[in-house]
Parts: sequence; C-alpha cells; structure tokens
Amino acid sequence: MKLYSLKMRASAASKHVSGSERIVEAAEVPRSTADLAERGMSHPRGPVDFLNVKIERLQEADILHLDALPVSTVKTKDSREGREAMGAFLRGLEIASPDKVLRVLDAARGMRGAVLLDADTLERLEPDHTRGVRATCMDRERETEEPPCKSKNHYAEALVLATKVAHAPHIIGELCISDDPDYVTGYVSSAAAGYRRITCVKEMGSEDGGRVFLYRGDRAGVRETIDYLERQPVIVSGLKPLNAEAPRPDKWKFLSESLDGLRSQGLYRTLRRMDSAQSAEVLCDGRKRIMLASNHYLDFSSDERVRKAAAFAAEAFGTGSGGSRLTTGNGAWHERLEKALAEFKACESALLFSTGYEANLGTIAALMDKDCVIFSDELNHASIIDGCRLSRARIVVYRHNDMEALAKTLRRTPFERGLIVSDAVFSMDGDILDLPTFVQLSEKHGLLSMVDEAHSTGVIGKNGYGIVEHFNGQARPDVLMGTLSKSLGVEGGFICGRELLIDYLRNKARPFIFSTSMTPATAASSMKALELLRTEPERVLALRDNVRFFCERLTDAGLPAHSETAIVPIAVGDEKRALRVAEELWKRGIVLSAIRYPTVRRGEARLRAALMSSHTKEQLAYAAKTIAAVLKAL
Ligand code: WAQ
Ligand code: MG
Repeated sequence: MKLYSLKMRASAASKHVSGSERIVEAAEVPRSTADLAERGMSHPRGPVDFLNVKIERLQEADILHLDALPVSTVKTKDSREGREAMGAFLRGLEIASPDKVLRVLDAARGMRGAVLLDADTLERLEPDHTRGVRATCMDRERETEEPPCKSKNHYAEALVLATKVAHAPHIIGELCISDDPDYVTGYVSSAAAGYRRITCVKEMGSEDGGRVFLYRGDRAGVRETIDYLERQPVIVSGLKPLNAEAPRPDKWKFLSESLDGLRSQGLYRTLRRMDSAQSAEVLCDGRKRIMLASNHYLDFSSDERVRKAAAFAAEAFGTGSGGSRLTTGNGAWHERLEKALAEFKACESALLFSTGYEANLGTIAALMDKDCVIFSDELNHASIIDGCRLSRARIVVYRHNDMEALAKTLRRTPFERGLIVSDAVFSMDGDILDLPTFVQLSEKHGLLSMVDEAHSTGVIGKNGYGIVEHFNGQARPDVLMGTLSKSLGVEGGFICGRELLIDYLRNKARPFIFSTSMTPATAASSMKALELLRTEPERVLALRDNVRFFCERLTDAGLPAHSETAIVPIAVGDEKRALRVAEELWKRGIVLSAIRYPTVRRGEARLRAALMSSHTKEQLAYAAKTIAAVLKAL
C-alpha cells in the first residue's frame, strides 16, 4: 500500500487562512487534493491569495498506528464551568498552579501552533513563541469509499490530533479551545484521562482559542518531542461517531411514560366489547345490560327494515365502493342519500363523508385558511376543534353557548373573513345552541355560520328534523353538518347547504377527496333510517317522553335533572370518582359513560346518560334509582 501525506495551507495577504491535512492511498491523492483545495478556497475567513498542497510519500514502516483515545463529555453551561472542568483536569495531572496554566492558554490566542509548556516551571519550550509548535502528519484511518468532506469536522480532527499528542514523548496532557468564534466546545486530553470534551469553554462569538501541550521532564527531551509532533506519521483508528458515545435512549419509552401518566390521573382508557346489536338492552360481558350510553337515540340500528336495506344493498352492489367518490366510488345510493338529506334539511344540496369527524374536519379546513378567524364554542366537539386547527386559521374560543360573550368577542376581534361554528346540541351536556342569536350575529358581522347537528337530528324539533325546526324555521345556518351514526343508527357524516358550498367542498374537502366512499350497505341503510324517521315520527315522541320520565325519576331520587335532548348529564366532578361510579353501575347492569378530560374540563367529570326511544319505563326507573343510590354510596 502506497501512502501519501497531503498538507494544504491557504493564506491571504501573507496571513494564515486555513490548513488541513490527510494521509491517503495513492489512488486517492487526486481526489483528496481537490477536496483540500476546495476546503481552503471556501473558508469563511474569506478569499485566498496563496494555496499550497504539499504531497509527500510515506514509508509504511514509519507509520505509527494508534487507537483513538476514549471519549467522554463534560456538560458545562458556560465558560466559567468550562474553565473549572479544565482546572480539575490540571489538578489531576498534579500541576501546582492550574490558574496560571489557564492564563497561558488565554494568552495563546492568535498562534498557529501550540504552546509547549513545562508543566512544573511553566516555562515555554517551543522555539518560536509566535507560531508555536504544530502537530502534523496525522490522519484517521480512511475508508476508500468515504465521501469527501469539505467542511471541518472539529471533533474528528481534534480527536486525531489529541491522540497523536497524548502519545508524544514527555507530553502529559493537552488543553484546547477552538479559535472558531461559533465553536464553543473544547477539550482536555491525556493518555490516562482520554479525550474529555467540555461542551462550553468560551462565549459564543469569541475569537479566543489556543492549545497548550504540557511537557514534563528534562530539557534534553524537548527536541525529541518536537520531532515526534512535527514528523512522526500517525494513523488513528477506532474513531467513534459522536452520537455513538452515549447509549441510545429507548425509542418506545415516551409511550409507556405517557400511558402511566394517564393511569395516575384516572384518564387511561380501555375498550369494552358489546356482543349484541346496539339497542336499549345489550349483551356484554356475559350478561344483558341496560344501554344508557349509545348514540342510537331512535334505535334504528336494530330495526329489521334498516338491517334488510343494508343486506339488500350488500347483496346487490357488493361490500365495498371501490374508491373515492371522485374516482370509482360514486354509486346510485350515494346520490340518492344526498338528495334525501338535502330535502330533509331543506337545503339545496348535500355531501356525504365517511364519518362525522371527517365532515367537520374536511369542511372547516377547506373553508378557512391562515388569514381567517374562527369563533368556536368552548365545548365544541373534538372534530370541530381539529378542523379549526388544521385550517391554520386564528381560533377564538368563546364561553359556552354565551351569545353575549360571543357578541363582545366579535366586536373586539378584527377580521376579514371568518366562521362561527357550534354544536347544535352539545354532545356532553345535551344543551341546545341559541340558533337565532347565533345566526343573527354571523349575519351582522359577515361571517359564515356552521352548526353541527350530530346530536340534534332525530331528537329536537317537532318532528325530529333538528335545530332549524326546533326554532320554528326562524333561523338557518350557512353550513349544516350532521351524522348518520347517531339517531339514524348507521355511520357517516354529511354537510348540507347551498349548491355553491357543496360544489366547493366536492373539490376542496380533502377527507372527501381522499377517502374511499361509504359502502353501498351504509348508504342504503341510512337512507332507510331517514325514511323511517320521516314516516314514523312516533319514535321521536317516544324518545322525548322517555327523557321527561327519566329526568323526573332522577329528580325524585334526589338528583335534579332536566334535558330537552336525548342526553342527560349527571355531574360528578372528580375523574376517578366518575370512573368508580360507572364501574359500580356496570356491575349493577347499567352501561353508562364516565366523561372525563379532555372531553370535558378537568375536575368536571360527569356521567352521561343517553336515552333511546325504545327504553321501557321499567328500565329507566331502575336506572334512575340505581344511579342515585350509587352516587350516594360512593
Ligand atoms: N498543532 C498544534 N496546535 C494547533 C494545531 C496543530 N496542528 N492546529 C491548531 N492549533 C492551535 C492553534 O493555536 C489554534 O488557534 C488552536 O489550536 C485551536 O485550533 O470534541 O477546532 O483548529 O467537539 O480552532 C475541539 C473539538 C476543536 C472539541 C478544536 O481547534 C470536540 C479546534 P482549532
Ligand atoms: Mg479553528
């Protein structure tokens, strides 16, 4: 193997600009020469007048092969701590006056080489005090395939130098501060202590920098030391990349830590399996239980005609839709359902989404952008919140269903374009939006208005048509969002509004564009449920009667309750107590959810009873009595 030493030096106006060196195989000489020249020419210290690359053949037998010093790191937060670390190192070398050595290091600023300092007498031993003594003719073991590196790797170059210097005759240690103003990590090194990086040894931006080689022994040895430093070819092997120094942290740890955190706050969630159709009574964990937590307020999911519609559509059209609506996934069922929904909500047009979450997310994100403002009720559903965030609009949260607060906020907030968005029936408390004022405010300020009818469709309004009917058609928001998964008993979401809006969303709402459309069975069964809602309004009336009855029983049992919707909230407060109560009710055959942060505010945990049109009065009376008893006991 033929090895060559390459040394580059660049200067401008006779002043040193940069220098670098390599030891490479013959075949690598041309490429390395070019690399070094490029490095010299592109130094941040500016244009170069003179550049020299010296190429010298080395004899393999002369080369000293050394293992890189072991590396450790001392973390220091400022230069004062850095100097303390250097002082500690010097005391370890049994140097009488560490402070004086550090002052020599400070004074080395501007030198090209190092101070060769007698560790005990503090006499400077280098022949040229201005230039200093330079360690040269060294490199790390290079892999032939290694890509060229045009910028300086401070760590690797310093470790090679320190390894060579630590093995020099009569040298007991070294101190180094980089002269690069933006490189504040320095080091101390010796054969015994290894290479000890010190993360901060000077202030950012400082031009300070220098090296001190510490000599201990007879003056007669100085010549030998300098010869070794300047001429002995050294190749250093076993350099470890910096990040391999510390063992890598467990990449999964943050998951278990996060879950442990949830557990300790009573916020950890698990799944509960239902073994029958979702109806007033369900089979789970081997026993029948009263279902007081389902969103299927009108119990359409178990209705035979709705199930048959799903079965028929699956038989006739297959199980999947094959693509997004904009590719191959648009079927007759989708178009028919959209038409029926638009008619049901008395709007020009409608658009289906695969879930209610996607309908909110996709619509808000498509309508708003970073130059807009969105006014959002503090208790809005997560899908609304996420849509607002995704839009990157400015979000102004107003007090729950407080139209005065909203009016004030609107007056105070300047905007060019924006949206007010709210649940129609709030999913956790079951209270109803003041739609007329809401719409009036949006009109007054030129904002788009959007209302989420997830929990109002099939529930409020004389015939269960939702919030517009509830307020006798006095007011109508610009964007009506609804779901097929609550009272309609299937799954999916939709948007109703003017054709212009729907046309826009078809082209812009990303969940609509990029999700496979709902299955034929989903669309057909939703269609059937919608038809039944309209032809059998007695379900809506039965639900309303059940809510009234249940609230009366609760009130009788000492828990004053009232609701105009299918949702009856029962306040508990503490998260863990809410969980214990729900757990106890479960044991007594009642399925009911404990609603906790982040769904509601911290410390405002509650039980949320959701009623169905098909609950019997016996079931509801038992449930009310049991809930009151358990709350009293726990
Ligand atoms: N021989 C002797 N002294 C030298 C040499 C050399 N070959 N090269 C530079 N010096 C002296 C000179 O006085 C400089 O001003 C001073 O050392 C600092 O040189 O693990 O970049 O090249 O991340 O600026 C430490 C890396 C980097 C710590 C040190 O030194 C780490 C550095 P610089
Ligand atoms: Mg430098």
